Amino acid sequence: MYSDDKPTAANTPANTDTGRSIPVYERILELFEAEGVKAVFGIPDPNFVHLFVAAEQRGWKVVTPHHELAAGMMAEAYARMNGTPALCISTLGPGVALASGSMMNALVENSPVIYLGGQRARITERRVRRGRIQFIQQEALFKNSVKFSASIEYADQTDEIIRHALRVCQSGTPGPVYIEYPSHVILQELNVPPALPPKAYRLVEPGADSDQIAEAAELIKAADCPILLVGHAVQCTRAGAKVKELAELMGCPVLQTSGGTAFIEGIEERTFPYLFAEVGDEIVARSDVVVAIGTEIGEPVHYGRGFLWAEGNTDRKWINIELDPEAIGQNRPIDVPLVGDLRTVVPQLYAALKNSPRSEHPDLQRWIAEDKKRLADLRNEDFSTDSGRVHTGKWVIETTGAMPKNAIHVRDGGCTVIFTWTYLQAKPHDVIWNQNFGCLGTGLPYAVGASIADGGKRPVLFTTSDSSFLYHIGELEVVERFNLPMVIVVAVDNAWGLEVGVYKRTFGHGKSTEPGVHWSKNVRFDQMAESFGLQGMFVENGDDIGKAVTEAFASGKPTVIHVPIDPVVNHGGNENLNTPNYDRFRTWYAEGQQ
Ligand SMILES: Cc1ncc(C[n+]2csc(CCOP(=O)(O)OP(=O)(O)O)c2C)c(N)n1
Ligand SMILES: [Mg+2]
Repeated sequence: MYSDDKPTAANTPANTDTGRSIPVYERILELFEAEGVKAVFGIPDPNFVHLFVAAEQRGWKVVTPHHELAAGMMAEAYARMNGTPALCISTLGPGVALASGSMMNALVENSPVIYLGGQRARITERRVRRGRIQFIQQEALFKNSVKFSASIEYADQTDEIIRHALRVCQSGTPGPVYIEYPSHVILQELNVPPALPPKAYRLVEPGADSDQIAEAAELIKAADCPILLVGHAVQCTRAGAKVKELAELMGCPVLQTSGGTAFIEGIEERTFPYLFAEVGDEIVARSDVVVAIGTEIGEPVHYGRGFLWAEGNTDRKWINIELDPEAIGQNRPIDVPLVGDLRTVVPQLYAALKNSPRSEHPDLQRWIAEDKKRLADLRNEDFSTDSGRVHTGKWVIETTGAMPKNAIHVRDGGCTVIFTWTYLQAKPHDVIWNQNFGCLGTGLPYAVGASIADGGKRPVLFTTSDSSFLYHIGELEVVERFNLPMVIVVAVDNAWGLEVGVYKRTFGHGKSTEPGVHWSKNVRFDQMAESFGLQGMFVENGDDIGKAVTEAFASGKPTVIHVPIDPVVNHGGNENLNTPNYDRFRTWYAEGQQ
């Protein structure tokens, strides 16, 4: 006979009697709590009602949206704002099917979301039958969308599987995990000790090799113009304060990747967007050492090789702070790889440089002044339109100009997002949008998930295009249910504007009927908001938008502001000239040229 483990219910580990008994669903919650997770997103069913009751009793935020896809997106935003993994559950069959789009999202956005998918008891799955209700063999369908997939076949696997999920989703490049949770295990009891701390079962925030830290420090000391290139992971690991200390010690400017557009508190002034501010061009050209932190060095920064990087000091040295060893050198050669968690590596580098602080770069104040002037000049542009409707640039300036300083900024849309890269007037410390996957409809679920993670304390400004907003409009009910401090400003051109522009650019202006991309002129987002119990506002005059945003925040009521914008301007104008920096945006799609 073989001596395989016996799959009995209450014996983890087999020979320990801890004197306590805990059901599988509650053990799952305990294991997540050890990682600082205290929210669950999803629509419950018989597999999950016990888990939901226990979660509520344990003080979790239990958030039920109106679509499983939205649940996954909310969980993703929760992970970004909490600096931890997140938990998304979904009912067997259709629920998991609808959530699956968000798995791909999380995979491309590098977000550690753990999906718990309900399933029929395994006996049902293994029978040779057809016509089973709410059933599909799930795991194989999702395997390629996640970093790890598994099934809790036996109750006593709960710890090993959940811990491996927590291990994998946070190792290397973070990403999603799928765990099947069949109904035959959920009520079984486990005899297990309290959850272990993360350090006991996974590598927590590993540091980099000390020789390589010393080598990086020498490069920085010898540099003329070192810079920090800061990506999205700095925000997601909540490590801004550490990067701030390093930037100040190095006296250097900070460039944001397009995925990492949150400003670190305290160094907002010296931070410039790559590609969308002229001083950024000069800084790239002048840089002779780049410290890349928490960025994939992806297409939007031209892999650190093409476009702006091809100017000036092209033999600049690269130091890469990166958790995933496999990422090193993939997109461009790296001089000093610092493989480790940026939460540990940035302080290591700081310590190595502490006794040789650099004086501020002689051009830093000029760059700051020039960028301030760029933003002021934008405010003074001529925003008149033929239709009299609001210019998209004006919409961005007014809306973001009224953003409270501590607001979380969520973005969604096509053309309006492109306008935002250039016209943004605020320096938000948290920005949530879907940069890598480019998925429309993420905005409202992201705004909800981010606000839930924040405990509803900070104001949330959600700027969105109209088609994007409509994807998950039902989630306004969640905003109302939790009374989230959110102001939503919708730019309404009654069209999938960016695709209208594509027709025009492809066929010429007026040369195509532009099928499929224009929609009803009768939709009123402010009235929809009112029907959800929220405050609705309708603002036609560009000069009134800022005041409306301020009033909406002051009212304490979640608000949707409907702003009709000029479709011609939004789509790119008659000569395709209006979309700011459109040619620069198109350089992202290099199709093998980089
Ligand atoms: C889920 C998804 N579907 C389709 C697209 C392609 N797409 C990019 S922008 C865009 C139009 C967006 O329209 P809207 O949200 O109204 O923004 P506008 O361009 O009008 O400001 C489309 C269809 C996408 N990125 N994601
Ligand atoms: Mg639109």
